[in-house]
Amino acid sequence: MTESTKRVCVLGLGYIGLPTASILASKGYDVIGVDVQRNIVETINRGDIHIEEPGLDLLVKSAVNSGKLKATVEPEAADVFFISVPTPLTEDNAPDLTYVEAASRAITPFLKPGNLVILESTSPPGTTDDIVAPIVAESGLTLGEELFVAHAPERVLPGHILREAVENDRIVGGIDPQSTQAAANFYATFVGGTIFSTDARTAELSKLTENAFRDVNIAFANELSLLCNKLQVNVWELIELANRHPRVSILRPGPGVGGHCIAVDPWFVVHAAPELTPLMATARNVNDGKPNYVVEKVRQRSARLRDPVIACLGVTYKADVDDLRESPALEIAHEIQRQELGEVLVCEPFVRELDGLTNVSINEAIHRADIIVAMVPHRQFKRIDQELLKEKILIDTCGLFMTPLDHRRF
Ligand code: SAJ
Repeated sequence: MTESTKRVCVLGLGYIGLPTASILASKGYDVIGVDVQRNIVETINRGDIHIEEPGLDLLVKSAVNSGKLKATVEPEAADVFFISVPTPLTEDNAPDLTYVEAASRAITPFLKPGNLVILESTSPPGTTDDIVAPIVAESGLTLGEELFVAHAPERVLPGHILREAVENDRIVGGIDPQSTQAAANFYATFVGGTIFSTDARTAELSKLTENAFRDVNIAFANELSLLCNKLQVNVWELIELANRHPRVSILRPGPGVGGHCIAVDPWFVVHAAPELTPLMATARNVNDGKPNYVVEKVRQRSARLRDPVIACLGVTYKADVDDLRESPALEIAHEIQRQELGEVLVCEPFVRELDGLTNVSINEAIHRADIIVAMVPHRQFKRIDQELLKEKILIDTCGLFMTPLDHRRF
Protein backbone atom coordinates (compact mmCIF):
# COMPACT_ATOMS: atom_id res chain seq x y z
CA MET A 1 0.00 0.00 0.00
CA THR A 2 1.20 3.53 -0.66
CA GLU A 3 1.31 6.37 1.91
CA SER A 4 -1.78 7.77 0.22
CA THR A 5 -3.85 4.91 1.69
CA LYS A 6 -6.27 6.90 3.76
CA ARG A 7 -9.76 5.48 3.33
CA VAL A 8 -10.93 2.00 4.35
CA CYS A 9 -14.38 0.59 3.68
CA VAL A 10 -15.31 -2.16 6.19
CA LEU A 11 -18.22 -4.39 5.21
CA GLY A 12 -19.94 -6.16 8.08
CA LEU A 13 -20.01 -4.37 11.47
CA GLY A 14 -20.21 -7.36 13.78
CA TYR A 15 -17.82 -8.89 16.34
CA ILE A 16 -14.86 -8.48 13.96
CA GLY A 17 -15.83 -5.66 11.60
CA LEU A 18 -16.80 -3.05 14.19
CA PRO A 19 -13.71 -3.47 16.42
CA THR A 20 -11.49 -3.46 13.31
CA ALA A 21 -13.21 -0.36 11.87
CA SER A 22 -12.77 1.43 15.19
CA ILE A 23 -9.11 0.43 15.51
CA LEU A 24 -8.40 1.64 11.96
CA ALA A 25 -10.18 4.92 12.71
CA SER A 26 -8.07 5.33 15.86
CA LYS A 27 -4.97 4.83 13.70
CA GLY A 28 -5.99 7.79 11.53
CA TYR A 29 -7.77 6.08 8.64
CA ASP A 30 -11.05 7.51 7.33
CA VAL A 31 -13.33 4.54 7.79
CA ILE A 32 -16.65 3.87 6.12
CA GLY A 33 -18.39 1.11 8.08
CA VAL A 34 -21.03 -0.68 5.99
CA ASP A 35 -23.80 -2.91 7.30
CA VAL A 36 -27.02 -4.03 5.65
CA GLN A 37 -28.89 -3.65 8.94
CA ARG A 38 -29.97 0.01 9.15
CA ASN A 39 -30.49 -0.17 12.93
CA ILE A 40 -26.82 -1.14 13.38
CA VAL A 41 -25.77 1.79 11.16
CA GLU A 42 -27.90 4.21 13.16
CA THR A 43 -26.63 2.83 16.50
CA ILE A 44 -23.00 3.29 15.48
CA ASN A 45 -23.55 6.79 14.03
CA ARG A 46 -24.95 7.74 17.45
CA GLY A 47 -21.61 6.59 18.90
CA ASP A 48 -23.24 3.55 20.52
CA ILE A 49 -22.62 -0.17 19.97
CA HIS A 50 -24.86 -3.19 19.42
CA ILE A 51 -22.43 -5.86 20.60
CA GLU A 52 -20.72 -6.53 23.91
CA GLU A 53 -16.92 -6.30 23.87
CA PRO A 54 -14.84 -4.70 26.65
CA GLY A 55 -13.61 -1.21 25.69
CA LEU A 56 -15.41 -1.15 22.35
CA ASP A 57 -18.01 1.40 23.44
CA LEU A 58 -15.37 4.04 24.20
CA LEU A 59 -13.42 3.32 21.01
CA VAL A 60 -16.49 3.57 18.78
CA LYS A 61 -17.66 6.74 20.50
CA SER A 62 -14.30 8.46 20.00
CA ALA A 63 -14.00 7.19 16.40
CA VAL A 64 -17.45 8.52 15.50
CA ASN A 65 -17.05 11.79 17.40
CA SER A 66 -13.68 12.42 15.69
CA GLY A 67 -15.38 12.01 12.31
CA LYS A 68 -13.01 9.16 11.43
CA LEU A 69 -15.72 6.49 11.49
CA LYS A 70 -19.01 6.81 9.63
CA ALA A 71 -21.51 3.97 9.25
CA THR A 72 -23.73 3.53 6.21
CA VAL A 73 -25.68 0.85 4.34
CA GLU A 74 -23.89 1.37 1.04
CA PRO A 75 -20.14 1.03 0.26
CA GLU A 76 -18.22 4.09 -0.90
CA ALA A 77 -14.96 4.52 -2.82
CA ALA A 78 -11.92 3.73 -0.70
CA ASP A 79 -8.32 2.53 -0.92
CA VAL A 80 -8.90 -0.72 1.02
CA PHE A 81 -12.10 -2.79 1.15
CA PHE A 82 -12.38 -5.09 4.15
CA ILE A 83 -14.98 -7.89 4.10
CA SER A 84 -15.93 -9.22 7.55
CA VAL A 85 -19.44 -10.49 6.95
CA PRO A 86 -20.92 -13.69 8.47
CA THR A 87 -20.07 -17.10 6.99
CA PRO A 88 -22.64 -19.34 8.71
CA LEU A 89 -23.47 -22.99 8.06
CA THR A 90 -26.47 -24.21 6.11
CA GLU A 91 -28.84 -26.81 7.56
CA ASP A 92 -26.61 -29.64 6.31
CA ASN A 93 -23.39 -28.13 7.70
CA ALA A 94 -22.25 -26.68 4.36
CA PRO A 95 -20.67 -23.21 4.26
CA ASP A 96 -23.10 -20.42 3.38
CA LEU A 97 -21.08 -17.85 1.39
CA THR A 98 -23.99 -15.73 0.21
CA TYR A 99 -22.94 -12.78 2.42
CA VAL A 100 -19.37 -12.93 1.07
CA GLU A 101 -20.67 -12.98 -2.50
CA ALA A 102 -23.08 -10.11 -1.81
CA ALA A 103 -20.34 -7.99 -0.20
CA SER A 104 -17.99 -8.69 -3.13
CA ARG A 105 -20.67 -7.61 -5.61
CA ALA A 106 -21.53 -4.52 -3.53
CA ILE A 107 -17.97 -3.12 -3.65
CA THR A 108 -17.23 -3.93 -7.31
CA PRO A 109 -18.75 -0.72 -8.77
CA PHE A 110 -16.56 1.38 -6.44
CA LEU A 111 -13.22 -0.29 -7.19
CA LYS A 112 -10.42 1.83 -8.65
CA PRO A 113 -6.82 1.09 -9.74
CA GLY A 114 -4.59 0.42 -6.73
CA ASN A 115 -7.39 -0.83 -4.49
CA LEU A 116 -6.90 -3.74 -2.08
CA VAL A 117 -9.74 -6.12 -1.21
CA ILE A 118 -9.30 -8.18 1.97
CA LEU A 119 -11.56 -11.05 3.01
CA GLU A 120 -11.34 -11.52 6.81
CA SER A 121 -14.45 -13.67 7.19
CA THR A 122 -13.57 -17.24 8.11
CA SER A 123 -14.04 -19.06 4.80
CA PRO A 124 -13.53 -22.49 3.19
CA PRO A 125 -10.28 -23.00 1.24
CA GLY A 126 -10.62 -21.44 -2.23
CA THR A 127 -13.18 -18.76 -1.35
CA THR A 128 -10.82 -15.83 -2.03
CA ASP A 129 -9.45 -17.30 -5.27
CA ASP A 130 -12.64 -18.80 -6.67
CA ILE A 131 -15.44 -16.56 -5.38
CA VAL A 132 -14.21 -13.11 -4.31
CA ALA A 133 -11.58 -12.58 -7.03
CA PRO A 134 -13.78 -13.42 -10.05
CA ILE A 135 -16.55 -11.14 -8.75
CA VAL A 136 -14.33 -8.10 -8.11
CA ALA A 137 -12.57 -8.74 -11.46
CA GLU A 138 -15.86 -7.73 -13.06
CA SER A 139 -14.71 -4.20 -12.26
CA GLY A 140 -12.51 -4.58 -15.35
CA LEU A 141 -9.39 -3.94 -13.27
CA THR A 142 -6.43 -6.28 -13.82
CA LEU A 143 -5.90 -8.52 -10.79
CA GLY A 144 -2.38 -8.32 -9.37
CA GLU A 145 -1.64 -5.09 -11.20
CA GLU A 146 -4.55 -2.69 -10.69
CA LEU A 147 -6.49 -4.63 -8.06
CA PHE A 148 -5.14 -6.71 -5.17
CA VAL A 149 -7.12 -9.43 -3.38
CA ALA A 150 -6.12 -11.33 -0.22
CA HIS A 151 -7.40 -13.30 2.76
CA ALA A 152 -6.36 -12.42 6.31
CA PRO A 153 -8.09 -14.57 8.95
CA GLU A 154 -8.80 -13.17 12.40
CA ARG A 155 -7.99 -15.16 15.52
CA VAL A 156 -9.09 -12.79 18.23
CA LEU A 157 -10.57 -14.18 21.43
CA PRO A 158 -14.03 -12.70 22.13
CA GLY A 159 -13.69 -10.60 25.26
CA HIS A 160 -10.10 -9.66 24.31
CA ILE A 161 -10.67 -8.49 20.73
CA LEU A 162 -9.33 -4.93 20.92
CA ARG A 163 -6.00 -6.12 22.32
CA GLU A 164 -5.60 -9.25 20.21
CA ALA A 165 -6.61 -7.55 16.94
CA VAL A 166 -3.45 -5.46 17.26
CA GLU A 167 -1.11 -7.78 19.17
CA ASN A 168 -1.73 -11.20 17.57
CA ASP A 169 0.51 -12.38 14.75
CA ARG A 170 -1.38 -12.27 11.48
CA ILE A 171 -1.36 -14.47 8.39
CA VAL A 172 -2.03 -12.75 5.06
CA GLY A 173 -2.45 -14.67 1.82
CA GLY A 174 -3.01 -13.11 -1.61
CA ILE A 175 -4.38 -14.51 -4.87
CA ASP A 176 -0.96 -13.59 -6.25
CA PRO A 177 2.35 -12.35 -4.75
CA GLN A 178 1.55 -8.69 -5.43
CA SER A 179 -1.73 -9.02 -3.52
CA THR A 180 0.04 -10.74 -0.64
CA GLN A 181 2.53 -7.88 -0.46
CA ALA A 182 -0.19 -5.23 -0.62
CA ALA A 183 -2.08 -6.92 2.22
CA ALA A 184 1.07 -7.35 4.33
CA ASN A 185 1.91 -3.66 3.88
CA PHE A 186 -1.60 -2.65 4.98
CA TYR A 187 -1.66 -4.86 8.10
CA ALA A 188 1.81 -3.64 9.07
CA THR A 189 0.31 -0.14 9.51
CA PHE A 190 -1.80 -1.21 12.51
CA VAL A 191 -0.76 -4.73 13.66
CA GLY A 192 1.98 -5.02 16.27
CA GLY A 193 2.32 -8.79 15.87
CA THR A 194 4.37 -10.44 13.14
CA ILE A 195 2.80 -10.55 9.67
CA PHE A 196 3.27 -13.95 8.00
CA SER A 197 2.79 -14.05 4.22
CA THR A 198 1.45 -16.98 2.25
CA ASP A 199 -1.16 -17.64 -0.44
CA ALA A 200 -4.91 -17.17 0.03
CA ARG A 201 -5.80 -20.86 0.22
CA THR A 202 -3.19 -21.53 2.91
CA ALA A 203 -4.36 -18.49 4.88
CA GLU A 204 -7.97 -19.71 4.73
CA LEU A 205 -7.03 -23.24 5.83
CA SER A 206 -4.73 -21.99 8.62
CA LYS A 207 -7.67 -20.40 10.44
CA LEU A 208 -9.85 -23.47 10.01
CA THR A 209 -6.96 -25.67 11.15
CA GLU A 210 -6.51 -23.67 14.36
CA ASN A 211 -10.14 -24.14 15.33
CA ALA A 212 -10.49 -27.71 14.11
CA PHE A 213 -7.41 -28.62 16.17
CA ARG A 214 -9.07 -27.13 19.25
CA ASP A 215 -12.39 -28.86 18.52
CA VAL A 216 -10.73 -32.29 18.19
CA ASN A 217 -8.92 -31.78 21.48
CA ILE A 218 -12.08 -30.65 23.24
CA ALA A 219 -13.82 -33.76 21.84
CA PHE A 220 -11.07 -35.92 23.32
CA ALA A 221 -11.72 -34.33 26.73
CA ASN A 222 -15.48 -34.78 26.37
CA GLU A 223 -15.06 -38.42 25.36
CA LEU A 224 -12.86 -38.91 28.42
CA SER A 225 -15.62 -37.49 30.64
CA LEU A 226 -18.10 -40.06 29.32
CA LEU A 227 -15.58 -42.88 29.74
CA CYS A 228 -14.73 -41.80 33.29
CA ASN A 229 -18.37 -41.78 34.29
CA LYS A 230 -18.76 -45.34 33.07
CA LEU A 231 -15.60 -46.43 34.85
CA GLN A 232 -16.39 -44.45 38.04
CA VAL A 233 -13.25 -42.33 37.71
CA ASN A 234 -13.17 -38.60 38.48
CA VAL A 235 -12.32 -37.10 35.08
CA TRP A 236 -11.00 -33.87 36.61
CA GLU A 237 -8.54 -35.80 38.77
CA LEU A 238 -7.60 -38.01 35.80
CA ILE A 239 -6.85 -35.02 33.53
CA GLU A 240 -4.91 -33.25 36.27
CA LEU A 241 -2.73 -36.35 36.72
CA ALA A 242 -2.29 -37.08 32.99
CA ASN A 243 -1.32 -33.43 32.37
CA ARG A 244 1.56 -33.85 34.80
CA HIS A 245 3.29 -35.57 31.88
CA PRO A 246 5.66 -32.96 30.38
CA ARG A 247 4.18 -33.38 26.90
CA VAL A 248 0.50 -34.00 27.64
CA SER A 249 -1.98 -31.15 27.72
CA ILE A 250 -5.55 -32.43 27.74
CA LEU A 251 -8.22 -29.75 27.46
CA ARG A 252 -11.32 -29.54 29.66
CA PRO A 253 -14.59 -31.43 29.26
CA GLY A 254 -17.65 -29.20 29.09
CA PRO A 255 -21.40 -29.32 28.39
CA GLY A 256 -20.63 -29.17 24.66
CA VAL A 257 -18.92 -26.66 22.36
CA GLY A 258 -20.51 -23.27 21.79
CA GLY A 259 -19.73 -19.99 20.12
CA HIS A 260 -19.84 -19.28 16.40
CA CYS A 261 -16.30 -20.42 15.64
CA ILE A 262 -15.10 -23.72 17.06
CA ALA A 263 -18.49 -25.33 16.49
CA VAL A 264 -18.63 -24.06 12.89
CA ASP A 265 -15.18 -23.86 11.32
CA PRO A 266 -14.34 -27.60 11.32
CA TRP A 267 -17.39 -28.23 9.14
CA PHE A 268 -15.82 -26.00 6.45
CA VAL A 269 -12.88 -28.42 6.33
CA VAL A 270 -15.08 -31.53 6.41
CA HIS A 271 -17.20 -30.08 3.60
CA ALA A 272 -14.08 -29.51 1.48
CA ALA A 273 -13.01 -33.19 1.71
CA PRO A 274 -15.47 -35.36 3.69
CA GLU A 275 -13.75 -38.58 2.65
CA LEU A 276 -10.48 -37.37 4.19
CA THR A 277 -11.71 -35.86 7.46
CA PRO A 278 -13.44 -38.56 9.54
CA LEU A 279 -11.62 -37.45 12.71
CA MET A 280 -12.81 -33.83 12.47
CA ALA A 281 -16.37 -34.91 11.65
CA THR A 282 -16.40 -37.37 14.55
CA ALA A 283 -15.07 -34.72 16.92
CA ARG A 284 -17.91 -32.41 15.88
CA ASN A 285 -20.42 -35.18 16.59
CA VAL A 286 -18.84 -36.03 19.96
CA ASN A 287 -19.02 -32.39 21.04
CA ASP A 288 -22.53 -31.87 19.67
CA GLY A 289 -23.66 -35.03 21.48
CA LYS A 290 -22.56 -33.83 24.92
CA PRO A 291 -25.65 -31.71 25.68
CA ASN A 292 -27.94 -34.74 25.24
CA TYR A 293 -25.67 -36.77 27.51
CA VAL A 294 -25.90 -34.11 30.22
CA VAL A 295 -29.70 -33.87 29.93
CA GLU A 296 -29.93 -37.66 30.25
CA LYS A 297 -27.85 -37.54 33.46
CA VAL A 298 -30.20 -34.90 34.84
CA ARG A 299 -33.19 -37.02 33.84
CA GLN A 300 -31.81 -40.10 35.60
CA ARG A 301 -31.24 -38.13 38.82
CA SER A 302 -34.45 -36.12 38.77
CA ALA A 303 -36.56 -39.23 38.15
CA ARG A 304 -35.69 -40.42 41.67
CA LEU A 305 -36.95 -37.22 43.33
CA ARG A 306 -40.42 -35.78 43.90
CA ASP A 307 -40.83 -32.31 42.35
CA PRO A 308 -37.07 -31.69 42.07
CA VAL A 309 -35.66 -28.18 41.75
CA ILE A 310 -32.83 -28.14 39.20
CA ALA A 311 -30.39 -25.20 39.25
CA CYS A 312 -28.26 -24.59 36.14
CA LEU A 313 -25.13 -22.60 36.97
CA GLY A 314 -24.22 -20.61 33.85
CA VAL A 315 -25.78 -20.66 30.37
CA THR A 316 -23.39 -18.53 28.26
CA TYR A 317 -21.19 -20.29 25.70
CA LYS A 318 -18.08 -20.03 27.84
CA ALA A 319 -16.89 -18.57 31.14
CA ASP A 320 -16.93 -14.86 31.98
CA VAL A 321 -18.69 -13.66 28.82
CA ASP A 322 -22.28 -12.55 28.21
CA ASP A 323 -22.53 -14.28 24.81
CA LEU A 324 -25.32 -16.85 24.51
CA ARG A 325 -24.74 -17.62 20.83
CA GLU A 326 -24.75 -21.36 20.10
CA SER A 327 -24.44 -22.04 23.83
CA PRO A 328 -24.78 -25.75 24.71
CA ALA A 329 -25.47 -24.80 28.34
CA LEU A 330 -28.48 -22.72 27.26
CA GLU A 331 -29.63 -25.62 25.06
CA ILE A 332 -29.42 -27.95 28.09
CA ALA A 333 -31.38 -25.60 30.38
CA HIS A 334 -34.15 -25.25 27.80
CA GLU A 335 -34.24 -29.03 27.21
CA ILE A 336 -34.48 -29.83 30.94
CA GLN A 337 -37.42 -27.43 31.07
CA ARG A 338 -38.98 -28.82 27.89
CA GLN A 339 -38.81 -32.37 29.23
CA GLU A 340 -40.32 -31.12 32.52
CA LEU A 341 -37.61 -32.86 34.58
CA GLY A 342 -38.28 -30.46 37.44
CA GLU A 343 -38.51 -26.77 38.29
CA VAL A 344 -35.61 -25.16 36.45
CA LEU A 345 -33.69 -22.26 37.96
CA VAL A 346 -30.86 -20.63 36.05
CA CYS A 347 -28.10 -18.63 37.68
CA GLU A 348 -26.43 -16.58 34.92
CA PRO A 349 -24.60 -13.56 36.37
CA PHE A 350 -23.51 -12.21 32.93
CA VAL A 351 -26.96 -11.97 31.37
CA ARG A 352 -29.97 -10.17 32.85
CA GLU A 353 -32.91 -11.45 30.78
CA LEU A 354 -33.22 -15.09 29.67
CA ASP A 355 -36.20 -15.92 27.43
CA GLY A 356 -38.43 -18.46 29.13
CA LEU A 357 -36.00 -19.19 31.97
CA THR A 358 -35.95 -17.95 35.57
CA ASN A 359 -32.63 -16.25 36.33
CA VAL A 360 -31.88 -16.24 40.08
CA SER A 361 -29.00 -15.32 42.37
CA ILE A 362 -26.28 -17.80 43.32
CA ASN A 363 -27.59 -17.99 46.90
CA GLU A 364 -31.17 -18.68 45.81
CA ALA A 365 -30.04 -21.31 43.28
CA ILE A 366 -27.86 -23.14 45.80
CA HIS A 367 -30.43 -22.85 48.61
CA ARG A 368 -33.43 -24.06 46.62
CA ALA A 369 -31.88 -26.68 44.35
CA ASP A 370 -32.00 -30.43 44.82
CA ILE A 371 -29.84 -30.92 41.72
CA ILE A 372 -27.13 -28.45 40.74
CA VAL A 373 -25.89 -28.64 37.13
CA ALA A 374 -22.58 -26.76 36.87
CA MET A 375 -22.28 -25.77 33.19
CA VAL A 376 -20.10 -22.63 32.94
CA PRO A 377 -17.16 -21.97 35.30
CA HIS A 378 -17.86 -18.24 35.74
CA ARG A 379 -15.49 -16.58 38.18
CA GLN A 380 -18.41 -15.72 40.50
CA PHE A 381 -19.13 -19.44 41.01
CA LYS A 382 -15.63 -20.15 42.28
CA ARG A 383 -16.52 -18.50 45.58
CA ILE A 384 -19.40 -20.90 46.32
CA ASP A 385 -18.96 -22.47 49.76
CA GLN A 386 -18.72 -26.21 49.08
CA GLU A 387 -20.18 -26.81 52.55
CA LEU A 388 -23.52 -25.64 51.13
CA LEU A 389 -23.38 -28.38 48.50
CA LYS A 390 -23.12 -31.34 50.86
CA GLU A 391 -26.71 -32.48 50.53
CA LYS A 392 -27.04 -31.54 46.87
CA ILE A 393 -26.83 -33.77 43.82
CA LEU A 394 -24.05 -32.25 41.71
CA ILE A 395 -23.79 -32.72 37.97
CA ASP A 396 -20.50 -30.98 37.25
CA THR A 397 -20.07 -30.73 33.45
CA CYS A 398 -17.25 -28.16 33.51
CA GLY A 399 -15.03 -28.97 36.51
CA LEU A 400 -16.37 -26.11 38.62
CA PHE A 401 -16.47 -28.33 41.73
CA MET A 402 -14.08 -30.98 40.40
CA THR A 403 -16.73 -33.60 41.19
CA PRO A 404 -17.57 -36.51 38.87
CA LEU A 405 -20.34 -35.85 36.39
CA ASP A 406 -22.84 -38.15 38.03
CA HIS A 407 -21.39 -40.34 40.77
CA ARG A 408 -23.54 -40.49 43.88
CA ARG A 409 -21.66 -38.57 46.53
CA PHE A 410 -23.48 -39.89 49.54
N1 SAJ B 1 -14.30 -25.38 25.47
C1 SAJ B 1 -14.34 -26.58 26.19
N2 SAJ B 1 -13.18 -27.07 26.72
C2 SAJ B 1 -11.99 -26.42 26.57
C3 SAJ B 1 -11.96 -25.20 25.83
C4 SAJ B 1 -13.13 -24.70 25.30
O1 SAJ B 1 -15.40 -27.19 26.36
O2 SAJ B 1 -10.97 -26.89 27.09
C5 SAJ B 1 -15.54 -24.85 24.90
C6 SAJ B 1 -15.94 -23.50 25.49
O3 SAJ B 1 -16.69 -23.66 26.67
C7 SAJ B 1 -16.77 -22.90 24.35
C8 SAJ B 1 -16.10 -23.47 23.10
O4 SAJ B 1 -15.34 -24.60 23.51
O5 SAJ B 1 -18.09 -23.37 24.41
C9 SAJ B 1 -15.16 -22.47 22.40
O6 SAJ B 1 -14.39 -21.87 23.38
P1 SAJ B 1 -12.90 -21.28 23.05
O7 SAJ B 1 -12.18 -21.19 24.33
O8 SAJ B 1 -12.27 -22.06 21.97
O9 SAJ B 1 -13.11 -19.79 22.57
P2 SAJ B 1 -13.75 -19.05 21.31
O10 SAJ B 1 -14.60 -19.89 20.46
O11 SAJ B 1 -14.34 -17.83 21.90
O12 SAJ B 1 -12.42 -18.59 20.47
C10 SAJ B 1 -11.82 -19.45 19.55
C11 SAJ B 1 -10.31 -19.21 19.64
N3 SAJ B 1 -9.63 -20.17 18.80
C12 SAJ B 1 -8.66 -20.95 19.37
O13 SAJ B 1 -8.41 -20.89 20.56
C13 SAJ B 1 -7.93 -21.85 18.43
C14 SAJ B 1 -10.01 -17.81 19.15
O14 SAJ B 1 -8.60 -17.59 19.11
C15 SAJ B 1 -10.56 -17.62 17.76
O15 SAJ B 1 -10.26 -16.34 17.22
C16 SAJ B 1 -12.08 -17.80 17.84
O16 SAJ B 1 -12.33 -19.16 18.25
C17 SAJ B 1 -12.63 -17.53 16.47
O17 SAJ B 1 -13.20 -16.41 16.30
O18 SAJ B 1 -12.42 -18.33 15.57
